[in-house]
Amino acid sequence: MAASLTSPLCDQQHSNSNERYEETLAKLPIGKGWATEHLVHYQGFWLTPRTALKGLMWIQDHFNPRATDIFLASSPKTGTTWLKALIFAIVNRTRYGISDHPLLTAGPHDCFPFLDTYVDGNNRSLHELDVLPSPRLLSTHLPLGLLPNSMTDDQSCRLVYICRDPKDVLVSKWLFLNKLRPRQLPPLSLEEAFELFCQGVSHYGPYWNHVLGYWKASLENPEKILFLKYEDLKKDPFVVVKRLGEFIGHPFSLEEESGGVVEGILKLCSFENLSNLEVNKTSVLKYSRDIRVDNRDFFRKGEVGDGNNYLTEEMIQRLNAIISEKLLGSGLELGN
Ligand code: PAP
Repeated sequence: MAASLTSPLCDQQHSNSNERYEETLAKLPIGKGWATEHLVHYQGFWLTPRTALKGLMWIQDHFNPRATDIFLASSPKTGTTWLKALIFAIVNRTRYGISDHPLLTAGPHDCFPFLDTYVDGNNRSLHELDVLPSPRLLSTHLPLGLLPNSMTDDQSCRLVYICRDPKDVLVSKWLFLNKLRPRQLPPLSLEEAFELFCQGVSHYGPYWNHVLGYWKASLENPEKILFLKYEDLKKDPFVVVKRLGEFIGHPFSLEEESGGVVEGILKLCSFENLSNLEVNKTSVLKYSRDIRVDNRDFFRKGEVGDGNNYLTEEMIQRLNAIISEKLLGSGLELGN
């Protein structure tokens, strides 16, 4: 039963969610983790036990969306950071000038909260989201099928999804998560990461099922779900950002277009600009009680096709074949 976010969650509600979490966790199959020792298999997806599974229980039990919410959903390493910056800049473009913009002094993840980590007792509380002004910008890595019905059924709130070539996702994820891997665990080799990825055993994986869930829903409900590809954003950012503005209810006027507002946003949110800002070079993001990430690790290369520089020809062929088979008949193509 969802609790109202206007009153603090009572101890009973806390302990109900904690009990549900503990009981569920005890029954789940485990697989090898990338940045944690294990992942757990919950309703078809591989999740980190302490962060993703627990966050999911909290969202399912206590989160109430608003009709004005704008959600960004993504599988990790598909372009979340970039899209967070872009959506934040689009929505707030009349509030801030380019010289005093919050994105100059705060990381994209600080400007656009990650819903999945608002577990009470996790150094933060779902109530922090309650005081955010509308429209709230909230991100999730959860697959569509695990989101509460209140989020998916509401026709008013908007959801933007981004996906990316699985080879680039795999390599980006492997490099990133090895940095978060505890020192007592040996580093995960690329060969191991590749095998796990191909078996679907990776954070929020199988990757193709994550993508397919949102893809199919976007075809059924294009007014509510906008499905984007990282590669399209790289290739034609002007067109995609204009489309994004329209979709989230903040369309660019002709004056704005001719006045260079779209270009200004693209420049502000470009990899070159964001990755060179002091805040993104030096500050640390507190993901949860246990996980801290250096903001600079969200900015590596930001290129299309870099996965091919790490994977062997055989790996590329094998992953391409898996993806083609999994996406067969869906009308969706990923990578090459
Ligand atoms: P997350 O899931 O941890 O939030 P996410 O932002 O989805 O990560 O993905 C990170 C990738 O986006 C990195 O790709 P790479 O490892 O292949 O380089 C990162 O470099 C890239 N990225 C971050 N910011 C931008 C940006 N402004 N423009 C283009 N790519 C970006």
